[in-house]
Amino acid sequence: MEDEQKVMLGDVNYDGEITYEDSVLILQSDSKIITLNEYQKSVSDVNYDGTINYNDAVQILRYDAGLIKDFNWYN
Ligand SMILES: [Ca+2]
Ligand SMILES: [Ca+2]
Repeated sequence: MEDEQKVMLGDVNYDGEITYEDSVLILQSDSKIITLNEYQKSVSDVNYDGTINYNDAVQILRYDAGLIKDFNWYN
């Protein structure tokens, strides 16, 4: 991973886009199916509540659906 890589909140699989695929990774982590690496953890808490769980995945889905423009608000 490049140090210069831009950190994009919600882009868990760092492909440059925030999509349902990112929410899937969060859900898999929440279900203990996968473990997120440190970078992924740093961009996964999109509702800033200190934990990474399905609520963050829901926010990413809302973003992907165009319902919200950014993550700077709570639920
Ligand atoms: Ca992504
Ligand atoms: Ca969270």
